[in-house]
Amino acid sequence: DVFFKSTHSARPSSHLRTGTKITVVGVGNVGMAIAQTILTQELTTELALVDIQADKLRGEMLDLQHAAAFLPRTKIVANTDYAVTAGSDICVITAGARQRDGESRLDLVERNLHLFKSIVPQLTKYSPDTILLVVSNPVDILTYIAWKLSGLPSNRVLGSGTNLDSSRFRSLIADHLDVNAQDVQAYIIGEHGDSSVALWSSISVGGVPVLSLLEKQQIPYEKETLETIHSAVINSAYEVIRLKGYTSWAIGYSAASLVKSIVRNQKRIHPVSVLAKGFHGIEDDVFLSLPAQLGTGGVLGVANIPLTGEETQRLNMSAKAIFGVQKQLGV
Ligand code: 6V0
Repeated sequence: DVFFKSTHSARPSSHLRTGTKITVVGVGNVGMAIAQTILTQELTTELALVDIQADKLRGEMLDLQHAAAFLPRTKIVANTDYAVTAGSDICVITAGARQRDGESRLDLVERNLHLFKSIVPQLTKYSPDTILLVVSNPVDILTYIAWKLSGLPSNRVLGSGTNLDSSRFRSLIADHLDVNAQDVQAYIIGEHGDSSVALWSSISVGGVPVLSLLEKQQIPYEKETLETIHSAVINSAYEVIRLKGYTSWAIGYSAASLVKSIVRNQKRIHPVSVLAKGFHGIEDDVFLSLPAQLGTGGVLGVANIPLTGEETQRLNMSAKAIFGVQKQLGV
């Protein structure tokens, strides 16, 4: 009343929560990059942070709260107790052991399975209808683990997958062809990692299939050139880790773009890790990236993208490798 005189009668307090609540588990480099991108892009009214390191967690919360004057009005809360996450629309999981220099993503799985057992049941206890977005690596296997531990329907569990790989891929193709990356439609699907599959057959620039564009312009291309671009995508994360110790900004923007499509019900198509059983001949319960439509219900559908025989074969090899690891884990 002192600062603000209402021109209409005060609204009755409602038990219904309005707005959006997003939880980020793990306030390391990746979690904080995602948190800050979510804040600056005004994607939520409440942001909850959880970590096991109480001091670091409180420090990060205070640091963000001190930026309140520069940020959209967002309630920022943090606690080591998962009660703080109650009623979250989306829970983003970034907690995990960090990928070490030269360590493959699959090597990380045992270390992170253990963590997920202490995280996922807590999240679904306080937010039984949430959508889980897994970022921790190896993301495809951990998304499967999150799905199993959560009991949620598969459309409410997804992994950041190759969304970031695909954006790196698009920008490298754009550089190679001297066009704008926004005009390049290109997907990397499958495992987020060394066995990802670059879909050369369906790349288009401004609606023109890229391979026929190259042929029309009489630009010679070799399979090796294409594979060099794909290798550059795979190696780009390793290079950043070698140079600065971890990756953060690009995955921050990538994960925030997924959150945005979900909370704003944008129905955009992103290559993300989804339950791949039944697609392209995959018969096992594995999560792999496929172009999926995202909205408030989570994964709304999977694009029926045509694959060549070789692409299908590579995808199935990834699926088999991942399923093999899952069997060894006994989950
Ligand atoms: P980091 O900076 O070590 O942060 C990890 C955080 O998790 C730390 O603050 C830990 O305290 C916290 N943590 C550990 N155990 C728990 C637990 N049981 N409960 C809650 N919090 C916990 O790592 P960084 O942020 O660099 O990476 C996090 C994860 O993201 C790793 O698994 C990476 O491999 C993965 N990334 C995935 C990417 C992708 O494209 N999917 C990209 C980059 C990193």
